[in-house]
Amino acid sequence: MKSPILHSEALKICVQLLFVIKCKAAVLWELEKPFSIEEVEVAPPKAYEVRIKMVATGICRSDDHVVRGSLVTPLPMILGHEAAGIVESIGEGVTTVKPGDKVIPLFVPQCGKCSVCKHPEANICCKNDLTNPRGTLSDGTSRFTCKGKPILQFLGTSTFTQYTVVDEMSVAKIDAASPLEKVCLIGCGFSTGYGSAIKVAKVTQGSTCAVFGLGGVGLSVVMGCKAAGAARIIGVDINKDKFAKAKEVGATECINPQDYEKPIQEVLQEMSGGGVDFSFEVIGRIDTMISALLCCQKAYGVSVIVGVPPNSQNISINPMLLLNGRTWKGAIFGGFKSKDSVPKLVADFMAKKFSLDSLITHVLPFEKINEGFELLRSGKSIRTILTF
Ligand code: PAD
Ligand code: ZN
Ligand code: ZN
Repeated sequence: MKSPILHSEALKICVQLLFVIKCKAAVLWELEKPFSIEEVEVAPPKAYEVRIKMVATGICRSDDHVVRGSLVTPLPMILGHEAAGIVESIGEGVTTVKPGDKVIPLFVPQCGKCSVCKHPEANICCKNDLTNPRGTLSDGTSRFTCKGKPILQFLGTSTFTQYTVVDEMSVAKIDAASPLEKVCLIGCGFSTGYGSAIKVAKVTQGSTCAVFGLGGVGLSVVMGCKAAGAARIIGVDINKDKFAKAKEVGATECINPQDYEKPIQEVLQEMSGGGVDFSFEVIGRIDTMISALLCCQKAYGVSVIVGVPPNSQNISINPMLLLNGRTWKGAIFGGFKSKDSVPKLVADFMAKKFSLDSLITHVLPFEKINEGFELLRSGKSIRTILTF
């Protein structure tokens, strides 16, 4: 016979699990339109799912790429993928987090079982919703509804909402003492940039690096290059207002392509005596991806694509550019295996191995999300943090 205490405990958990939460979320109903703050219903987590109370979320250019239609996903959707929060409830079978834990949602999952997860270097787990987005959790459905309609989820996360539900493989428990309004940036921008330098390019001591694009991700690349011991870090941006901050985090020189008659790759080749060791495209444009490739040394240079290119645009290049020995790579989330690496990156932040303060230029209440996007589009912000 079941003990009455155990039975009531089980009942309490069941009641908690069946509870639908009504809360505020920013819904993108149509492309090119502002976000609309709506009351949404957030279904309870199913087995192996986790419901999270959001505390802080950053605004990343990839969110804006969706609004602009250059990153194609189905709509209506709740965007946002760079955040931190607290576990509100868990579904059956969840073992790696519990209610009350501080967590970061992971826009690249880590199932731990697929061929990519088992590969020592790769990180784009087969369960991702990036390459062919369905806008759902791994079971093919979303946990949001609004006005009777299902609202889709972005990259298995959705953080522009007071509550979200994610798969257990898409959430990492972090240090209970971490400041969520800062470490939310470890959910995307910081880790993407920093990892692109230290893990993907494997920047070497004394090397020369060129970083195209000095937004939140580009500045994090600069920080990674500096941490790896690069001797010269050349920032490239068409917005001069970004230069002071780039120098503050480690750029040794900054240049604006609009100040030169000749192509920027030639300027960089001259500045570096034949080509830089490592180059990074952190904008998301085809022309700058080619410039970044061309500016690196032709026999041993490494060029990394970080920016997300506009949908269905192709690059055509002369294969000789690679036959000579250059390496051309790309990576998502800085090549980090998400569930393993995020807690370690937070621990490194807590140990003061890097600072996130330079990346945070604005903090706004969540309801002012459209203002936050305007700051990004006008080039006035690096990262805006929305707080709940
Ligand atoms: P951002 O808009 O804050 O920064 C982009 C910077 O590029 C700005 O400072 C612009 O002034 C500058 N810029 C624009 N056009 C040019 C140009 N023609 N030449 C030189 N500079 C230019 O964006 P972000 O830092 O949030 O993101 C940068 C890119 O990285 C963007 O495409 C985003 O979608 C992508 C991204 N990728 C990943 C990933 O996992 N690979 C993750 C997060 C973001
Ligand atoms: Zn992002
Ligand atoms: Zn996997």
